Amino acid sequence: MEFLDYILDFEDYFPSMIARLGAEGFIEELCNGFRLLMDVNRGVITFESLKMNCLLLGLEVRDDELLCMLMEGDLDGDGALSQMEFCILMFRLSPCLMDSPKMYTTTPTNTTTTTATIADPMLM
Ligand SMILES: [Ca+2]
Repeated sequence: MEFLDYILDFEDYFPSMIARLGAEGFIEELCNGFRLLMDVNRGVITFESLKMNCLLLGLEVRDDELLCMLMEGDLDGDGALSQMEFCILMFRLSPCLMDSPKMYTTTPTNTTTTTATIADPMLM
């Protein structure tokens, strides 16, 4: 399986994961994913740790795909992904989440509107 396909497949689960786990549980899942890929000695995802751990996961990854992901997510330019950078990257890669930031938030119980409180992307 191609690495980017794997990531994209994973993203398909984001909305249902958030619905099921809540925002905090979802972040926890992202952190688990981060720990899966990080360099345990440095506590960040490096090119080497990404490549090695993807191989361990049985993923076929091209070097340029890994570099692309690292460059995309590396906000402070140190060449590695911190946990925060990884989470931000995952959110950015998921257009569904970015387009509908309020989709899965809970609504106050005192609302008097009769409109649907959970937006359905199919209707928009
Ligand atoms: Ca960084």
